[in-house]
Amino acid sequence: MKFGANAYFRARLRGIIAPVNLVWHRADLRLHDNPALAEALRTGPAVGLVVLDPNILQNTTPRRRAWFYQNTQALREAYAARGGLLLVRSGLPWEVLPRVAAELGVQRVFAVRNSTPYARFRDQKVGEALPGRLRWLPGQYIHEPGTIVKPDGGGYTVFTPYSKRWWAAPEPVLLEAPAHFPPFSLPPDYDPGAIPQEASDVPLPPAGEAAALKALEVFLRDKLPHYHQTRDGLAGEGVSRLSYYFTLGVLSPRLAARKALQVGGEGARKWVNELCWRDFSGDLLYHRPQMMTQAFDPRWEGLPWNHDSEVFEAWLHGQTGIPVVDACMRELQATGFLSNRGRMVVAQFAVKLALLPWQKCERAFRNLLLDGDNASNLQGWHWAGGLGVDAAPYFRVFNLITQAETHDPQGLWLKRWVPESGGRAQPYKTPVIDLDAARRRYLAAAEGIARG
Ligand code: FAD
Ligand code: IRF
Repeated sequence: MKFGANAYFRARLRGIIAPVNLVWHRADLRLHDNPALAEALRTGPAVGLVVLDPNILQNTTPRRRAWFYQNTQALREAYAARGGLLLVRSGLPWEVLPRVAAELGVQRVFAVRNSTPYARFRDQKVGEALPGRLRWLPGQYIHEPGTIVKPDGGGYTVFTPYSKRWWAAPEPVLLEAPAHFPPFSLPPDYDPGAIPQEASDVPLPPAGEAAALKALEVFLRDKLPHYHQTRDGLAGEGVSRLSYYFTLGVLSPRLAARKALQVGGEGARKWVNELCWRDFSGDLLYHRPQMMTQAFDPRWEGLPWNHDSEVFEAWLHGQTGIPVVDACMRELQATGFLSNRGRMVVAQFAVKLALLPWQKCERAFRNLLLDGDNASNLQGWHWAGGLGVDAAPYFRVFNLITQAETHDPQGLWLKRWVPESGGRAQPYKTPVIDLDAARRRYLAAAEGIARG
């Protein structure tokens, strides 16, 4: 329906135009299996909204901004292909949302719940600005943070018991993408808002849910059956590489798990258990927001941290002299992705051997990852660095030579990223730190802390 400006407002006041619902997309840049969208459409016409939030975008890197913009653009195209509309606005959400709601006469705003500390702060402020009009729905995780609880009602800190409860929980009900958006009316010449373009310093994967769903199908067909045997390689060849879609909710983890379990087998079970790790990460941060800045077990803050920025820079840019560490960091710098094995190796090197302040490393590392996510990255750094989550014992320190030999037996991955190494795991130059001395120093300090 087309109206002139005055006719539009009169028609809205008289109830001739059905009030439109707003779907506020954040880390759920998809139409399929989106509970906020489905709920909005159940009660009326709906338009989507992405708020470009300076608090998030100014604190990240060009590659990650570019990835967010490209997926926002893909979501806009997915809306348009079904006769829908995605609005884009820049600004603080607690200012933007009330403004858009007033302009459109919005009754209700629907959003998929997020639970990082910033999300909780932001969403409370938006709720206060739109009293009684915000509806929260699940969908970022398979089982929402805070819902898998111990018999006493508290959160888990160890993965295995968490995962037992998680596997026993009822499966979520999946939702289809809408085939068509019902007609809606906007004020005449209402500006949908531009999506910025930014150059990425790494090649980006294809954006959008159609590409993500296709990548899921290819993975399920080609790699899932062997996943339990191939997942641990340093080259990251046996894995799905779907993490950068999950981080922005371009792909529903609930749908991915369901489809994998339909294929079945040991690979599927192992893979879905990794999605359980993702849920566990979200749950940990939900219960313990302090872990953003403080080790889960704060005693580990007492390690003798090395504030020397030369070692930090060598680590960050893959110039430590230790082939496996340098290959990991160079691959990450050049591609925005790194295998789980590689992440464990470089995080453990940074925390336990180089004793680099873990917060600084965690942040720098997250900003290089296309899939960088507060909850999963914090959990990974805590786990690899032995900072007090789960049962990972502090005295486990990787041998960086055998890690490479075991998880890249031909040395092809090593040679690709560190040609100077010739594919050999031994240092190709004098390392920035003496590995044996570093291990002894760490173990001595850690024993002191563990004994209390
Ligand atoms: P697959 O092996 O195909 O696994 C499927 C999915 O399960 C992944 O896409 C991911 O969503 C989830 N998953 C797998 N392993 C883990 C795990 N250990 N913890 C939580 N979720 C997991 N993952 C992120 O998504 N963002 C991060 O910022 C991040 N930082 C990490 C930092 C460190 C130090 C470590 C050790 C791990 C980190 N991980 C992070 C977890 C894991 O390494 C990646 O999710 C995985 O390597 C992504 O590759 P994939 O999609 O091919 O995974
Ligand atoms: N969510 C928003 O609502 N607005 C933004 O501008 C966002 N930019 C992002 C950029 C990057 C690199 C990532 C994620 C976002 N997100 C944005 C999604 C956030 O994860 C989500 O808003 C979360 O609730 C923030 I990766 O804590």
